[in-house]
Amino acid sequence: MKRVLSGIQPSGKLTLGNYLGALKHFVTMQDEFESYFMIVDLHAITTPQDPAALREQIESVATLFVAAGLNPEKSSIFLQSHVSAHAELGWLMTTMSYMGELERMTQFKDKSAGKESIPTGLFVYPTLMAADILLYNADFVPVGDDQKQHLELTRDLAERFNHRYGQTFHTPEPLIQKFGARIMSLDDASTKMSKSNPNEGSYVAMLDEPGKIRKKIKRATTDSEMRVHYDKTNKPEISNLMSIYAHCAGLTLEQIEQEFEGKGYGDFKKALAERVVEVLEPIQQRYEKLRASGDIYDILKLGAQRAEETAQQKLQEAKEKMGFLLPR
Ligand code: AQP
Repeated sequence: MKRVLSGIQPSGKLTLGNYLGALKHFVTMQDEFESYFMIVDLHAITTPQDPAALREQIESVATLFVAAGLNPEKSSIFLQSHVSAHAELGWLMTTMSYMGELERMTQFKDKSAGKESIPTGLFVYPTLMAADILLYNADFVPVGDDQKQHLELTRDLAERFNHRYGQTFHTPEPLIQKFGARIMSLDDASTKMSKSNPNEGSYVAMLDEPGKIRKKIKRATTDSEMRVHYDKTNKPEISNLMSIYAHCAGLTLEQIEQEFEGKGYGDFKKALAERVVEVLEPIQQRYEKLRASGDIYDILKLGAQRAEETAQQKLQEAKEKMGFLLPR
């Protein structure tokens, strides 16, 4: 059975972008692949986090994984920090990388732009991500197109390692949704919807209550043409909202254009808000129940045990090839 692996950072409240671009696909994939889905808490600290907030976010994201449909009997659901092989192989991968290739990463450029002091963790983030993937011999890594460059680096590092030390790592393929993989901000269609955006109005959080979702969508930026028509270049804002509609309702863009022909943005936004609520409300209900039960701790324990088994084996193999003396 082919193996799939992916993760989400607990660096804020999960957004509709995280759901439509990642989590929703994880859920369908678990039926087809041997699945590892993790909460990448070690990645979250590449930007400063308040400890109490981080703890809450980790538990919340883990609970949302299950509430959204990940099944602990089908998928290994775990915290990255519970499997120490990630940090260890992360260091080994850092030593395999070059400054130049890390400096070229768009996400690093975006996240460090305008900062006076740039955290080193932000810079070496892709080498830890490479370790995350390579530890499991993952065949596929479902990510949004914003992560594609990191995947390419992972492949380069794996090939470099294999070339230097002999065949050890499997080179993974990215799985990127062809259309609409990237959900953009509600207030600015030139930046992606992001959970760490300080402007709450820029995203719909998966746990936003219906009233809040309606308000945020009502306030979303649009153009002055008042025609529901998909044109990413000239009408990026409405195109983004249409893309969200298409994903939530399971409709094509043409069907949406037909549905709203002759109608204005007000009607469209109202309908869109209902579609989003329809998708998120059942997840929120499951979330409340699971959170109250405390069962997530057992789920994470089981996931970490399964992940640990696979990850340790690969780590030991890599260390041995590099010349480390393994304990006897
Ligand atoms: N706007 C988005 N549209 C589609 N997919 C998205 N993803 C994130 N934002 C969108 C996908 O979600 C997964 C998890 O991402 P992550 O948490 O590891 O980091 P990220 O890509 O940096 O996500 P955020 O929400 O923007 O987090 P912050 O603000 O902390 O940086 C990935 O598969 C990503 O593609």
